[in-house]
Amino acid sequence: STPWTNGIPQVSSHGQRQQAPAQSLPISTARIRGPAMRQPREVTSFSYDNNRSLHFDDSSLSYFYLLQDDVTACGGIDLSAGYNVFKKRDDTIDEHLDGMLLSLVDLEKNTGKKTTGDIITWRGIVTKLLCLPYSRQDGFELNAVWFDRQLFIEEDLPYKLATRRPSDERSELMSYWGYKFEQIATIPRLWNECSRQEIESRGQKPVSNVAQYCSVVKTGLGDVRMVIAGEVDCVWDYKPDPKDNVDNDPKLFDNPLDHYVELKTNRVIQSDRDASTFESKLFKVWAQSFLLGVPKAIIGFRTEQGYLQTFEEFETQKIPGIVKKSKYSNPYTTWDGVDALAFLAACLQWLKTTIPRAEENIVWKIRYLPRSDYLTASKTDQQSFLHPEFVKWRSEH
Ligand code: 0WD
Ligand code: CA
Repeated sequence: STPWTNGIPQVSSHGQRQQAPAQSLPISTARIRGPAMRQPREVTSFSYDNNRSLHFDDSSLSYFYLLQDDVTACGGIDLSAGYNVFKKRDDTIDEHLDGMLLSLVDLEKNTGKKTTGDIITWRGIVTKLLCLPYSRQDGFELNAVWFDRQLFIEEDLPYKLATRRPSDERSELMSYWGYKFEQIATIPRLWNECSRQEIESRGQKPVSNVAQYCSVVKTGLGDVRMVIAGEVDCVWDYKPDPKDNVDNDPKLFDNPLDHYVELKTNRVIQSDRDASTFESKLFKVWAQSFLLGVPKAIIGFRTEQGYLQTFEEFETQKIPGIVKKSKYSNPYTTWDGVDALAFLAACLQWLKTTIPRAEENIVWKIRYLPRSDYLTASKTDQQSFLHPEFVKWRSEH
């Protein structure tokens, strides 16, 4: 097989029998500086409630509230508590880009302006592309379609489900620890608007990952402008109200993104191996947070048995330096933020130019096969995955 096709026979959507080479992009970690990232700006935000209904407001936003003493006093908080009553979102339901696209319809109805940007997608997808030069183990498939002169990209859920590792009880429990940490580290409103009882008993309620708060930001890299939506775990202090915020003067503007926090859990670090595993994870935290302009991550460190022992704040912008300077990582494979961004810039440019802009509503497949050196793009005869209400709104305006 040639490196161009990675062994996948490419069949054109017209049913021709030729072996058309897929368009492809080599994945590099070339030591080159790419274009600068634009500072992300929030354009809107939305919430899923505990029944997964969508609300175009901040109702599911949480507030960080955890004291180091609360964690140490009891000799560690048991993150497995309530595992048997976990309310877990059914992740086999394909939501495509629905939440984000419907929030854009709401925004555009309110402002009377179309949201500009070349690429519209979830932040998680851009994180995957940004980390790809250093994260080659797992394959993925994306679907991409031009509509109304914008390129929409989603992850292909059937591929994801078909290729995911069978999940064992231990990894289910470990992912529960992450949600449990989110629960015990946050409160639903500002602390002075919560009752003492509400704050103290928050860990007794069943944990759920159904409710989510998402921020939609405009950002860009090089010539490519993006609109990306991502989940934000909580705010550090408060979220400024856009109504009484000045956004035409940078000195007076209280940027909502500056208040956001990403929460993660990690095993307490006891060996060099733990440290090196943690640093690869930290790089992914950087990628994820950096893309949305989230300035802070708080990592809860837990024991092997899932007891939270301590937590630590990391400034997003300092993470690449921490990882790069580390004595634990192999200098040949070490994660580099500048190189990763140069690859992302090339990747976005490639997507924007390879998928023909004139062919609206044609779905393209972007493939990455495990451990391969290329991303490939090819045409499909799949139906567009954009929400009909979004398509209707944009077609009429
Ligand atoms: O193509 C699609 N249909 C995709 C949808 C691809 C990626 C994400 N999504 C959806 C998610 O369900 C969520 O509603 O987009 C929304 C926001 O996702 P994101 O912020 O872009 O996702 P990512 O950055 O990958 O993950 C952020 C958090 C995760 O927390 P950690 O701390 O592990 O990074 O979003 C959560 C998860 O808690 N999350 C999900 N929760 C439930 N079901 C899912 C999911 N499928 N994906 C991410
Ligand atoms: Ca998180």
